[in-house]
Amino acid sequence: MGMLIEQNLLEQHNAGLLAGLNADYAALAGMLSRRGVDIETLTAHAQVFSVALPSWGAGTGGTRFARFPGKGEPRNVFEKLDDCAVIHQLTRATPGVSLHFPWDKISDTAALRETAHSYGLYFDLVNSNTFQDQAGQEHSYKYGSLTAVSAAARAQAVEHNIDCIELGRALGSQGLTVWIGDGANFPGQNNLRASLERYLDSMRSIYAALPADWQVYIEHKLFEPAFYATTIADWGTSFACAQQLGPKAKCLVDLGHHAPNTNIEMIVARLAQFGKLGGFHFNDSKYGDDDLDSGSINPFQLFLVFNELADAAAREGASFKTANMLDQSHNVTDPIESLMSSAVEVQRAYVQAALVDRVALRGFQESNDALQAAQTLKHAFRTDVSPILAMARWRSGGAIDPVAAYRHAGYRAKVAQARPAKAGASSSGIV
Ligand code: PSV
Ligand code: MN
Repeated sequence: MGMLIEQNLLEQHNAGLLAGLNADYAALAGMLSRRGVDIETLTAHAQVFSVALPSWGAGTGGTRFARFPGKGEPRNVFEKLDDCAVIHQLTRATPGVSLHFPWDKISDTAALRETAHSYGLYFDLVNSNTFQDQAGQEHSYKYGSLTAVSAAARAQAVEHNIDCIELGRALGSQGLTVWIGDGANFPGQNNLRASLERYLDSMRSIYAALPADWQVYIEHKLFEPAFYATTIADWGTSFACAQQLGPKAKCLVDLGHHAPNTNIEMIVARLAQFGKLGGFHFNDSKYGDDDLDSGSINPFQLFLVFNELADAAAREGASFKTANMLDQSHNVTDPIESLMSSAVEVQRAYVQAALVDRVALRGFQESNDALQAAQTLKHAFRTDVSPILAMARWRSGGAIDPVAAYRHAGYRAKVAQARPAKAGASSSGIV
């Protein structure tokens, strides 16, 4: 086992904050009870929330221009797991880790699985990568992967995805996310219809290799690296492909993969309605696929997404589930701090959505009272549920204030000693 934060440091941190938390919690409990809401139900709800961590998010990200590595970055997948374990230790909300191959490829999957289990972590969806060429690879993806005109490049990309399924299976994962950068930079470069036909053809081979209890998640993205026409650019294309492929194919919504001002919560509602909402990559953005920390720019949008998820769960019951992950790039912060804060922001939206008075909302909708309907949502969104989140963490053995506890423990300085920078380390950074 690696370097979890010492229990006594965590307890010291919590001890200093507990009286204040109890007072804030009691005040909020009183306020909520006047609204007919039982705080304990919400706290229990917060305790069952989880969002998976992207292994690649543990390293400092970069932009097209530069990457400024931080001290003590993880240099391999085991060190990424160590960092993920600390994030889960403090937040108690991130037991899943989503790996990305070949960035995280290792030969000893049993050792990796054992390390994860020793930390109480499991492997969530695995991600394939055919948006880059890898050393020694026979066919280039410069002109596409699953959609390439070259049958050999397509076959190689399909093979890689099938390898990912096998690796994922050995690690106990149950799903594969496929995002491709394929598309065109010039009008006329690709035959738009033929590219999608080739995509479907490739995906059928990947779909056929899915184990019985697996799903494949199609991730759309408007643009980048293809700046004129991306093959899987939008939820319409992803939905159509998922329909064509069959019941094990679902759509994955990365919040940053839409044009500015797109109504993402409506996409969520549509996909849920037609049984094709598979999961999320949570992050935030201002302009494009900025991969900023979840909830840092537009927390109301995040809340509205969770409001749709709560609506879907209320309609469909326990069978309604989505695979939720963070997918962010941390350029100017310590990645562990960003991932912890982001997990808490996503959890906040989840709890706020549970606070929406759905009976009142339906009443306002049915009487066409637009103002009160909007106020009903705002009322939940404006409620500061921080004491609920902190109490949920504390009761689950985590930190009342994860970032403060992390800093108090001096984790980054300690791992910086143990992890001198290594050339060619797989610290990631491409998102
Ligand atoms: C693409 O921008 C993306 O969102 C996909 O999920 C990739 O797998 C990920 O970023 C990491 O590069
Ligand atoms: Mn993504």
